[in-house]
Amino acid sequence: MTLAKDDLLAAYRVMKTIREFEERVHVEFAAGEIPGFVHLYAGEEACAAGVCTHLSKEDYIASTHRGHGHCIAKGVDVHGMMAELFGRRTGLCGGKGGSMHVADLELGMMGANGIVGGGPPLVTGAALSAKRAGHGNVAVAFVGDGGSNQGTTFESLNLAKVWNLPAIFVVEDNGYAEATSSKWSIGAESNAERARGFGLHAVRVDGHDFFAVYDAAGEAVQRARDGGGPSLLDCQLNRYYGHFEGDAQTYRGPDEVKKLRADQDCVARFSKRVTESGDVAESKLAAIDQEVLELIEDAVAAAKSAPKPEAGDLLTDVYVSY
Ligand SMILES: Cc1ncc(C[n+]2csc(CCOP(=O)(O)OP(=O)(O)O)c2C)c(N)n1
Ligand SMILES: [Mg+2]
Repeated sequence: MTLAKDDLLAAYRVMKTIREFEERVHVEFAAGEIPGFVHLYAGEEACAAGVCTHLSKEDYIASTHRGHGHCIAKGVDVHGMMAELFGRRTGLCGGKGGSMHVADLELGMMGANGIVGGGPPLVTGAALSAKRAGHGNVAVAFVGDGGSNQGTTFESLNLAKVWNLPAIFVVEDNGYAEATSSKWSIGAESNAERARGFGLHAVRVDGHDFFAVYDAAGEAVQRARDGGGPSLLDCQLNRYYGHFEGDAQTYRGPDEVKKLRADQDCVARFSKRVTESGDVAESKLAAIDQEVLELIEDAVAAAKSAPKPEAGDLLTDVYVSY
């Protein structure tokens, strides 16, 4: 599949925005500015960007506890996200959700999710509604290697096949569920093989390679839109930071992350490929880098100066009237 120059620049902007968002959140969390638990997506950007490039605002995604990248790739407002992480009233959920509960239903972003394996059932439901509405929309569940072992995921794969749903399951196998190796915890040879057992189309993908994810996701999304049923992408990738911010990471080798950053940086790989091919000038990428840094700086400044929720806010957004 080929991408026009503007699409390449847009994909780069998404990946770079995720990376800089995460690098900055790492710093702000360490400085004690961000309450609650934070799980960073740095290193995995090509997966969210490669998949979401195929989606429109009317398509659905469900995310995980490591959800900032999925939100940004689906077009969620960075200022609203940052304010949410800082626990401020101007946040997307009024500052009451934080990192693990960012959602924007207007954009089909059904939410980050503190429940491991919580996304696949939501996506099965969203895909069923999309099928019945008949507008050709699809639903995508991002799920970790740990989440891929949950019964909720297996049931969702099965129902998606039984109901022939426009659903795509994207397993982000970053090698660990907290400190448990995915090589140990996944009994089958791979998640792709396991999904084939459920009757889904499934492929294993180098999740550090935007173009590999983009191609595989493109096929899966097209199949879903055409009524061809569900697919699974088994993306192999890595996270740069700990499971959560503050994780001592004693289960990782001393140079593991240093090597990953040097050899498997999906943003650097993307830049190298598009500049060496002559598709994009380095100056264009440098301009995006600068704009992204300014956006993040601005979002942090705005979040820091925004008001915190007040006591009365505890009683709002609790019940929904239909
Ligand atoms: C149902 C459930 N069980 C356990 C947990 C605790 N927990 C939070 S994250 C996590 C590991 C998830 O690993 P994975 O799915 O591989 O995602 P990653 O953190 O690697 O992105 C666990 C066990 C939880 N939040 N929900
Ligand atoms: Mg994992």
